[in-house]
Amino acid sequence: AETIYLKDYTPFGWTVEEVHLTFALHPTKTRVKSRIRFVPNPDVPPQEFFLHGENLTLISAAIDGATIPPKITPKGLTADVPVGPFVWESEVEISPETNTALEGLYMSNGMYCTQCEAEGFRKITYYPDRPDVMSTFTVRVEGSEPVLLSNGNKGDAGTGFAEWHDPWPKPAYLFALVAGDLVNHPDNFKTQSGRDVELNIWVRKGDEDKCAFGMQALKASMTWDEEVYGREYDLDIFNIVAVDDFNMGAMENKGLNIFNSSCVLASPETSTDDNFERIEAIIAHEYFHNWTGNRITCRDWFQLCLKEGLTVYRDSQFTSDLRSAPVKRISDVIDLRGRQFREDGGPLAHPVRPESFVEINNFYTATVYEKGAEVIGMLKRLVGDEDYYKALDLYFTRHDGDAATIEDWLNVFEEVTGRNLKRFKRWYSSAGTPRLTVTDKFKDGRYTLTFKQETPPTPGQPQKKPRVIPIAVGLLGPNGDEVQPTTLLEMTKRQQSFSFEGLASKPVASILRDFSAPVVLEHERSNAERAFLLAHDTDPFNKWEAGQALRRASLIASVTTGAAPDTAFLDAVVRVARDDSLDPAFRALVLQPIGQDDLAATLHAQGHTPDPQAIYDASETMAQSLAQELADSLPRLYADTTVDGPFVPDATGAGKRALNGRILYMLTRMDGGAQARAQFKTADNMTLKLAALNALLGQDTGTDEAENFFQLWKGDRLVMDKWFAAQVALAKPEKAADVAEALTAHPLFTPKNPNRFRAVFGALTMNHAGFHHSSGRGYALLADWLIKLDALNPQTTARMCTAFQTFARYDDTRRSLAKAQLTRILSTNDLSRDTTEMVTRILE
Ligand code: B3K
Ligand code: ZN
Repeated sequence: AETIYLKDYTPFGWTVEEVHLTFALHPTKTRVKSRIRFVPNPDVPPQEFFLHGENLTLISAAIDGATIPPKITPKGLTADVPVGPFVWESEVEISPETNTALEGLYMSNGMYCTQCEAEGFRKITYYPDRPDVMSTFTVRVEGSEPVLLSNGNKGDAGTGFAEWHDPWPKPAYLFALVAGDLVNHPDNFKTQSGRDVELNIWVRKGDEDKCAFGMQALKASMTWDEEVYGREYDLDIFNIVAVDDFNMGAMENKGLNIFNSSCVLASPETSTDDNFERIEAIIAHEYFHNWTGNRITCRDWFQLCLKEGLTVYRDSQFTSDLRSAPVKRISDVIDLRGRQFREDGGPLAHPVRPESFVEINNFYTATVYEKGAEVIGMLKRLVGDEDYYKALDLYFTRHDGDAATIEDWLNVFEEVTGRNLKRFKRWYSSAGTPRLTVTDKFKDGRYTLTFKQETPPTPGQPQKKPRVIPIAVGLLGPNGDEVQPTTLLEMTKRQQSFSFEGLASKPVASILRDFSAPVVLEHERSNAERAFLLAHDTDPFNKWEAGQALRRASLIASVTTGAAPDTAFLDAVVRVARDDSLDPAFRALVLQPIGQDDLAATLHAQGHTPDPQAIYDASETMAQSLAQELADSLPRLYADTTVDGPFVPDATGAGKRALNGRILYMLTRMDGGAQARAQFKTADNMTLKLAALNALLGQDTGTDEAENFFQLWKGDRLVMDKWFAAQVALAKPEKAADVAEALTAHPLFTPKNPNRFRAVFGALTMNHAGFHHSSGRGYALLADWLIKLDALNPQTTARMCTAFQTFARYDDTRRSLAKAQLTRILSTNDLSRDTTEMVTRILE
């Protein structure tokens, strides 16, 4: 397959002035007519006229009204066109019902819907399907479905048809169409300048009662973007549609966001607090794209982080403002380490702005999204809040209506601040996670910190230049008082020292506060100092991080030397758990175990070969010791997590319930499950019910409860996904593959629904010791199903292949077992371009 390079970018030879589309819907014979006005772009040297098009049956084509015979190629068509402006017309036939790839126009449970980003529009009609070609769209949808939707504002409508007009020029990837027997949850919003906007969440009948929370989140997002970024909504209507079969979370199509139903439908009985928070964040994310992505889009797909990094950054600010900023930051860092550091440390490492790809869908990654957001967070720290918002204002005014680049983005910052960001730009071009080593010295009242940065080689980038690293530091005195409030050190060299003067005694440094840069901090220090920081640090992130460092050190010692859990850690954590003055959500995070995959990465980085079973055993021993250590307090702590009154999915209630989950898990180790069984019976919300089920499954019990749960919820797909996932995620390592395999034979299992496939196989790959079991059963089972899924849905298959990206970390036996499965996948006939690229990169 062909590799596409950033350096080869060339603009399209024409501008598209208007697009008219008419859809005559039919499950297997949908007709799509297009009328498109092309005007030569005087700034571009003449080029052959080429339109993308895949899986299309061409019925007719005409230029300026005269029928022409275009030349069809595997990827589209070419035609001889006039020198000046012209009108292109075509009619094609497509088959939504047989489109299992869920890209382009497809059917999900009897409804029509679309997914065009990144390159799905070319499966709908012939078009220059590239983000830098922007146009207004007028769409007529003909079908017998009661609800017919597309982008923009409403036009004429009548029996069997509806017309839509989107006045804002947009690239084709933002096109959307929905048709079905849907019901809406309506509302409205008045923008800051007084514009009335009609809001709707469209769902299948029966889901109406699960829309209120999403609607509230949408309105909160609209207000927040006005207040914080001065960005107002720009159409008369904003529609959200829930779809059951969807490859990812949601899609920001202009005025018609399409959501995986798991990312919009919510009710206390069926959704956990985590679901609520995620739904709120995704609704905000897609809404925020209206400015960062839609009004200003990307010149080409290499610039993906321009919209995604910025929009993730914006949605994280939103969640921090609505909920708890420290809790959001800690959760984001857990996620970053679990997914992005993992990617950065293996064969799939790539820069935030990649320089080449085979299949762009393979680059919607944690690096582009989450590290992309971290880079913006660093930029904001370096320039300060005031200049950040000035630069954003300039970005919005200067680039409104543009398909922009990272250079455009950095230029507004350079202009506003007068800074040279050439070095900072390395965060966009260089892959890999920097390791930051720190040593300190105290003499005559002067405290000096010396930092060294080094980034390990990544594919195609053997050598790394130093990066600009913002390091937020505070100093604590021996009695725990803060003697130096947070200051930002700006590291620009490979090695650099910073001093603080006039100190009475040697301080304890709190380094990389709020996780001010996405780096691995290597800081040799005593457990006493770590416990001191856990007790006294004023920075909530580093307070939590101190507990993590203690726990990590103890676990690594257990795995490598068989040491018992460290008493310094146990004592310190017990103190935090019992400290009622601390936010329950924070205490829950301190009690949360470190991911076993994360531990494997640490062991690997320290030169060990990680043994998944040993990591599992050490984690279990640690959890058991913690439960024993806290045993006397558990009943009291458990009782304190009770939330009175009806379920409210806010940060306060969620924090208490998060702590409930942790305490109940420990209690179940001590009481044989009595309390968990009681909670399972009486819980009136999914958070508490699932916490109880998980606690029981985690102790290899709870079969009756699992069956009861199934009987209660077998009619609800989203709850059933939780049921499938929990059993696999919590299975003992030696049983995980069997449990997953048995569930694939369950009547409710289907690989055609990405949520269901991910429920089983996502859970299997997240069961670290289960997936990496030395029998190789986990590897083989996943490979069997990836091969089956690839024929149906390449995008989801390729994404799931990332489970194998760490295979080279492990011992020879596991390595060769995994390699054999990867080779088997690669040798499958007609393997998709998506999966071929992923497996090839993993094996390199
Ligand atoms: N922009 C979409 C992601 C599209 C993924 C295409 N494979 C959702 C989002 O980031 O908001
Ligand atoms: Zn996005």
